[in-house]
Amino acid sequence: MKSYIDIENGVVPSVCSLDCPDQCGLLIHKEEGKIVKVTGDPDHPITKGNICNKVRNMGERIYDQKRVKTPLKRVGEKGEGKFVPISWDEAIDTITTKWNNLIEEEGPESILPYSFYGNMGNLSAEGMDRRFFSRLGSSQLDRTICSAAGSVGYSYTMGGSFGTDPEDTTETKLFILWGINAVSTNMHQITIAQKARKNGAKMVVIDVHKNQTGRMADWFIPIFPGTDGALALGLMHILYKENLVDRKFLAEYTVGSDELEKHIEQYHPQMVSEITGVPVDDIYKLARMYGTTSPSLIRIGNGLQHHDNGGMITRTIVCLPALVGQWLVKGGGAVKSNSGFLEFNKQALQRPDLQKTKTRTINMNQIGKALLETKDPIRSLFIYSSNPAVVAPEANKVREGLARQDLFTVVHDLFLTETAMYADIVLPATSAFENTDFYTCYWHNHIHLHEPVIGPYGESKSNTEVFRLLAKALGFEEQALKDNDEELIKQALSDLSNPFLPDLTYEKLKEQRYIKASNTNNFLNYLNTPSGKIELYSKKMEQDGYSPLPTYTPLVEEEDYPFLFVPGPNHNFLNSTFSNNEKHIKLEKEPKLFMNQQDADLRGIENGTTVRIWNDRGECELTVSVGDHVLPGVVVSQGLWSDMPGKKQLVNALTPDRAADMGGGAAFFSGRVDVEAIGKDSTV
Ligand SMILES: Nc1nc2c(c(=O)[nH]1)N[C@H]1C(S)=C(S)[C@@H](COP(=O)(O)OP(=O)(O)OC[C@H]3O[C@@H](n4cnc5c(=O)[nH]c(N)nc54)[C@H](O)[C@@H]3O)O[C@H]1N2
Ligand SMILES: Nc1nc2c(c(=O)[nH]1)N[C@H]1C(S)=C(S)[C@@H](COP(=O)(O)OP(=O)(O)OC[C@H]3O[C@@H](n4cnc5c(=O)[nH]c(N)nc54)[C@H](O)[C@@H]3O)O[C@H]1N2
Ligand code: SF4
Ligand SMILES: [Mo]
Repeated sequence: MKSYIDIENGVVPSVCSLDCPDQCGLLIHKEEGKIVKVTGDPDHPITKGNICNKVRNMGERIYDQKRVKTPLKRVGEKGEGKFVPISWDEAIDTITTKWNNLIEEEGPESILPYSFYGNMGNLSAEGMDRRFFSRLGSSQLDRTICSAAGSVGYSYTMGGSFGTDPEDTTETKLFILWGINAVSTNMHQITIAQKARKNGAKMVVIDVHKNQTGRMADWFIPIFPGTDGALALGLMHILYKENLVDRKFLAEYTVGSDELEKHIEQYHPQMVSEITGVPVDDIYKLARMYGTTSPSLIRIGNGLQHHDNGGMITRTIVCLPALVGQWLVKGGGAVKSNSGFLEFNKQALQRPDLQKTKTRTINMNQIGKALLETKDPIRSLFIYSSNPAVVAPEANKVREGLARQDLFTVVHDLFLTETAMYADIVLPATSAFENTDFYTCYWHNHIHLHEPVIGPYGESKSNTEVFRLLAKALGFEEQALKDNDEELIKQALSDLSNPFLPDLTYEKLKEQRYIKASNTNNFLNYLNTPSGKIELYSKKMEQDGYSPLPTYTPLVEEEDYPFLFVPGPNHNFLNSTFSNNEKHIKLEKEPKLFMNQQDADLRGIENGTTVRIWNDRGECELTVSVGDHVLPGVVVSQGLWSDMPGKKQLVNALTPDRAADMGGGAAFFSGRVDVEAIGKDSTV
């Protein structure tokens, strides 16, 4: 069969590679060998031909003149952006010569990989790179920046990343979107909910910001940041008190219900109201609604997981469906991440056995701090599929670290990102459309094979190819570092012990393109908690130093700045991806700071005022939007914006790099700031 690359004119299948729960099926329309249009694949079982505006415009990103076409070598100062093209041979030789010296003088742990999921393909994101850095014996990276805290918290209760099949939620009667801006970040869950609403379903949104999603809710519940655990405990209090719990389900499928019932006595709605800012009557109303509506789905978002207490909040909220027995109801339960259903053979793909000695592990949320550490310093960074100069917390520390003269930095990306500006060597990366890979969705339970639809842009190379080249140049002989992409996929799908993926083979996947995990509604029978049941009381948590029962823990008390600052993502960028595209910037207009009218009045700030936002970590300048979008004492921004001349819009200059309560997770949304007016911008 002709490869899709060779099809000059026609429509070929693809899948979205971005870090987004929807993982849409795509159709790539080609003319004269080039992509002219990207549309949704109507045959995809859940995304059904609808895709977001971002990816409809993906062709522009693929052929953007700003794409890096050849390897580059820095000739100016770090951060200045002066590079000259070099050959791949020179690039690989420069990197490996430097690394060989470092290994000899300071040991391989002086080298650190830094990556995230700029491309969700499993080979690209966590395949050959893992093999390579294990074999190299470099320091390891703990990839905690997204949902680490919540994943650990969720697992204490549920034993892993297993939840409701979103395809079953068409009949759901109550959607609670909790800390998720789903209109922007999970559009197909909204499509399903909108259909269900026509049949009488209700949509409740619990958020610190009345954004796109809050505005479309039947009921928007504003809450103070980081207090959701208390709200969940208040709901439990009422559910038990008013006997709205499913005692049969609790007895059969959970441990600790009796302990929990006693424990939640203390979370009286009055107290919960004081903590959360949610009126007592509303707490009762929500508890009764939740206790009497079926099926009900809680969609748990990342907003909760970017707080100091994000692990405990998630652990607590996900106890709720068990209290009302919703896990046995089709379309009932909760979804945070369903990645457990598509767990493949990670050992076979990543080959951790190639690592001969144990090395240190660095939490990616503390990359700035790590780069400024003078004892056993990091001397070389290899950054791929991520843009830490913009996305990592304590951005000023990150940039100070990246600017170190004695740090040898390689960046592999499609663009000269803010991070790449600090590189010694830049390597051009292929886009996902140019690669072979396989994708496992963390929302809708489908696995997709991807075959390249166009050839590599310029001289760009895929992640797997770059690591094969580096391994060869370093003289690593292991076959595992030579395997091609097809072999990597076959290995990842070999000896699967996952009960939800029976009989999956590469051949089947190639034939069918996407395959759904089966029997997922039966996951209560496979719970991987120590007791094999849903753990309302967790001995494991106690052993790990947490309260064994769901408990409200407040945010870390920071310096005495008046506002909690919640800088989330926006609609038209994907983290910092697309923030360098004119069309997307135009749609977003400018970075704003949402502020309550009361707070604005006190400070003489009006709509459109440019403000300075600052704390001990740094400052930035945004334009204020005044209203009732947020509660007093809270300010919210949206979007991880690119550097622009004369603008200070790096929100992560303000965010803390301390680890959340679980999993070393990020605490982007738990920092405090002050705000003052510096001028009026008439464009708003
Ligand atoms: N368009 C678009 N889509 C994306 C992304 C993007 O950048 N743009 N990023 C992708 C990635 S990597 C991820 S992880 C997801 C993230 O997408 P989501 O899961 O939606 O997470 P966030 O947008 O970070 O935050 C969600 C909501 O939580 C609210 N929030 C913050 N703190 C609290 C709190 O304490 N309590 C409550 N109840 N709400 C709170 C915020 O106001 C926000 O509305 O989206 C993915 N999809
Ligand atoms: N203030 C604040 N900060 C945040 C967040 C927030 O809500 N608020 N969200 C956090 C979250 S949830 C996440 S997940 C992180 C995301 O942070 P990142 O993972 O850094 O995501 P992006 O900014 O999208 O950068 C991905 C980069 O990978 C590149 N890329 C794409 N495909 C490939 C490929 O195949 N190979 C190579 N080598 N490169 C490729 C892209 O061009 C892009 O530059 O940001 C975090 N930072
Ligand atoms: S970013 Fe999300 S919604 Fe947009 S096409 Fe990709 S998977 Fe679909
Ligand atoms: Mo994320």
